[in-house]
Amino acid sequence: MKKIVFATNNAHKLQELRQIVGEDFEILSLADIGCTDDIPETADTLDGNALMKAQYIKEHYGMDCFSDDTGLEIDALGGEPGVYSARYGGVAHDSERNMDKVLMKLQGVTDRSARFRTVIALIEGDKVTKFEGKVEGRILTERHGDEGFGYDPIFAPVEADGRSFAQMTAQEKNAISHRGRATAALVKHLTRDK
Ligand code: ITT
Repeated sequence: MKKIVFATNNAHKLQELRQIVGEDFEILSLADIGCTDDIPETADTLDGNALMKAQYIKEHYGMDCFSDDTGLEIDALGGEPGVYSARYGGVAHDSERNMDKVLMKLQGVTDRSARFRTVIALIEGDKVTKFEGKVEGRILTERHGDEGFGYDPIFAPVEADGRSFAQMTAQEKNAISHRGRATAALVKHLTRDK
């Protein structure tokens, strides 16, 4: 079975990816290849960060790999938090603070439209391919649900019935999500010769 590294330190993303990909190929984690590095992601676009993370693994470990950079883009906040989604509340990867800041900034704001956007950068040999996925939705006024991760409790996709991503099963989220869509394109590409 084809093996490929997913360059992420986010365990939730890794779990989602493995569920979406299924049995088509084996996803290796950074732990699986013995990488405990703090991979830099200092670009100011999702595309730039996705490529930076994948290139780091290719350069240091010599393996084919892909990475995902995801942002929540809120229209009333001019596209914030966007590329800064992981550390919007001031502390990296603190989802509670991130959600608190979004809810505070949107207090009394009626336009609550937003989207999640994922860019996946794949490096096979010396070839780079990018895949994108997005889902439109709105920011709720308070948290709902305990599933998922990150901003899921305050994001309700327009294609669903008003529930937040955190009120859906993993299968329901993956079927319409930014990462589900970008990953479907990645899988199609990786299984093209099958
Ligand atoms: P890696 O860079 O190691 O992959 P990360 O957590 O830093 O992990 P991103 O920069 O791509 O990942 O994501 C930024 C933040 O956006 C992330 O920390 C979450 O808070 C949020 N996020 C990403 N995907 C999400 C999803 O499917 N649902 C809800 N929030 C999500």
